[in-house]
Amino acid sequence: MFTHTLGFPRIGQQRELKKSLEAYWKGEIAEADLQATARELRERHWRLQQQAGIDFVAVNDFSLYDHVLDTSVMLGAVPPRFAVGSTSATLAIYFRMARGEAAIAPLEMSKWFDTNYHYLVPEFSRGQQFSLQPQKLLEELAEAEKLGLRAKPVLLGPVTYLKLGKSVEPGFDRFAHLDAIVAEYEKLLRKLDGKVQWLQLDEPALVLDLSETERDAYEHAYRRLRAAAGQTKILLATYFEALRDNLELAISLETSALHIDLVRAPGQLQEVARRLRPHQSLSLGIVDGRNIWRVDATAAMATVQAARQWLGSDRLMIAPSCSLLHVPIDLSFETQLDPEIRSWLAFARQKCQEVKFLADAAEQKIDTVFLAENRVAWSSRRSSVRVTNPSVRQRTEKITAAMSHRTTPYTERKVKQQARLKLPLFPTTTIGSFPQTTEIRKARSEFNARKITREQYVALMQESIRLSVDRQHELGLDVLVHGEAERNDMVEYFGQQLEGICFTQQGWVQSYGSRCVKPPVIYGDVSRREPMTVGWTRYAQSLTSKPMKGMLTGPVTILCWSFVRDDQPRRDTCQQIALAIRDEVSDLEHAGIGIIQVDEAALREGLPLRKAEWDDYLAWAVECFRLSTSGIADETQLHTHMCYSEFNDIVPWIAQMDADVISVEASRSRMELLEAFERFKYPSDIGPGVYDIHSPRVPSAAEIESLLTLALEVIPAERLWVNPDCGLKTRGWPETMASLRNMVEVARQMRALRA
Ligand code: THG
Ligand code: ZN
Repeated sequence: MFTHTLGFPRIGQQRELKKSLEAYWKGEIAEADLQATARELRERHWRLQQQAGIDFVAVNDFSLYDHVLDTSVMLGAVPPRFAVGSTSATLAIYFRMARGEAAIAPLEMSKWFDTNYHYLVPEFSRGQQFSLQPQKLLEELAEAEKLGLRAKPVLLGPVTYLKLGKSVEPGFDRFAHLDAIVAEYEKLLRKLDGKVQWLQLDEPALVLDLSETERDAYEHAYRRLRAAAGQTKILLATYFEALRDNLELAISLETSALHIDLVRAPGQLQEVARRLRPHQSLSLGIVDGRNIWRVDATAAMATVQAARQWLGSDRLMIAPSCSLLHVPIDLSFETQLDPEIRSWLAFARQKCQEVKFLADAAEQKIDTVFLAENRVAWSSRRSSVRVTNPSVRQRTEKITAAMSHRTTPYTERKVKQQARLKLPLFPTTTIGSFPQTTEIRKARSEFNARKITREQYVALMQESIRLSVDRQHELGLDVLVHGEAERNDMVEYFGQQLEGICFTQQGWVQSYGSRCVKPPVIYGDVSRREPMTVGWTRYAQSLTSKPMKGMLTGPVTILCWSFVRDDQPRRDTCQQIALAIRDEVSDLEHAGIGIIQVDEAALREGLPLRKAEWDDYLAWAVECFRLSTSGIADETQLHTHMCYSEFNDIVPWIAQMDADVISVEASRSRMELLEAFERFKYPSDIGPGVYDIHSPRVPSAAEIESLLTLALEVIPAERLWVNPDCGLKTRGWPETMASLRNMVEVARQMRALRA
């Protein structure tokens, strides 16, 4: 039995990689400096794992930006539009693919399975050539060996790689490239033969619903790879779900070992053990790589023991359930956490120690101190008054169906709302946030460091609100927002104020490239201590006679972007959050706010990986949104916002959310998504984003007008709103003003034409 990891966070405890990358992009440091930071981080992280007792560390899990992008580069799959200019500048091309350049659009980003990590989508076209570029992997392998480590290179497997990509030519099936891609993997495997004992091929697509083509692709690809591997043993890694109907396929690939996720899918162990071929080993993914809870050592020991009885200890490996990329690095830096709650947690480093403990325990080498501590922590978590809040329990028991229904239909509400709000045709608004300037960030960090008083902080935030309201007046927007200067992040902000949720000091997790988030930790029953946004919103409303939108994050999004408790179903936690948001909605309404927006940016990414489970999830997710929003009067207008454009399969559910207005991302797809809204007869108002806020480019009035003209082909004029794609917090003021000026101008012209 040996221990291993599937991957480790790369951003660094102090976010060294983020800082180095951003300095490099600004031209402040040289490529050599960036590479030195990267090397230091790799070495530090390997040592950390080794010292924690990991036998085989993952190599090539490190990435300067994204491991799917690395795979594209390794295969020489660089779309022609990026390979302009000096081709020797490899790093320049790499970052051009990740971030784009003036006239070159970057690769699309997409969610990595059901995580909050984004990968860069590989692009495939006819006649594309591939050519192996193994330098990164070989260099990192040499680095690890020089440090005397036992190294297990990690690669994204060819079938998952293809599945995660997209064809950029209509009618082209990207699986036509399977042979060409597998040929490059074969070259690499031949190079590694004799150099490494184990090679990990990640194939998380094996937990998804697969087509016949995809299943055939697996059989075909792995027959060839097995032959090319020589003496190297292939570990086939699956995670995030159970293999289910793909189990027989996964085993038939005849790799030397299979890794399964026993945290998400503990029930699959016995079946997998029973079906495994005699020459195959099993890697038990038993320590949660997606969440921050300490392992339940007693339960995990029993699982390992069962596996040992079925397979024998020579055929077992112990590991986290998936790459540790999704958790922060080291709990020992969290000095401000409540000590009791802290005792329930484990970050990447502690998880490695847990893996080691479990492997030792299976060989009767039980670390009794570790086990005793673990048991104390778990018994405290099970019985703690911090976890269970009787008043929250009583309240959820009393939830009635009526609480999630607005009694009057949208058409009647619309008349009452219009009488109150008196909005023009094509009302203009923004999604909520305005630029987070250096002054705003400075004020927040000084307040957190107690360098300025609460009064000073409030005054600075009010100044930002006043500035944003003035600018919105100047632009002539119809529905204003306060700008969210006081919020670091739309989820963390609420997490910091709700009971039952705590937040870390340094618990950073990579979201994409150099961008990180600090997910709140939901550890107990959730309730609201006091109003969270009312003061800021009321102040903003006092500065204008126009309607001011109250801005809230919805319960599903707070749930999806937090570390959630694993001791009750997610829907129960979501319901508790929904009640807290419901109270905030009500307080905003009583403060005279006539429009309330409850964002559900993450509703879609919460979808289960298997389609068979979608309806169950959507039913409770939509119900929770409605529970949080249905307490309002007909005259109060309910908005929601979603940050993506793939609506095809979920529009009927979105309609059931029963919002009066929804704003969605639409500019990048040239309003194509609206067809789905038309096809499913989406009933209420829609604001399809008229420009992409992810780039500083200022859209021309003509461009905006052409998008709105497209929108009018499917949305009746009296239901069309005019707004950007998403919030503006990552933008600067100059481009924000210029873009919004054009947007408002177009809305005015279109109104004039219809007057
Ligand atoms: N909040 C959370 N999760 C998210 C988003 C979010 N997931 C999806 C999407 N939005 C990811 N997008 C971003 C965009 C910007 C940043 C992070 C994720 C970002 N982070 C700061 C950074 O890394 O510099 C850190 C935040 C801070 O300064 O407090 O800019 O909006 N939860
Ligand atoms: Zn958005």
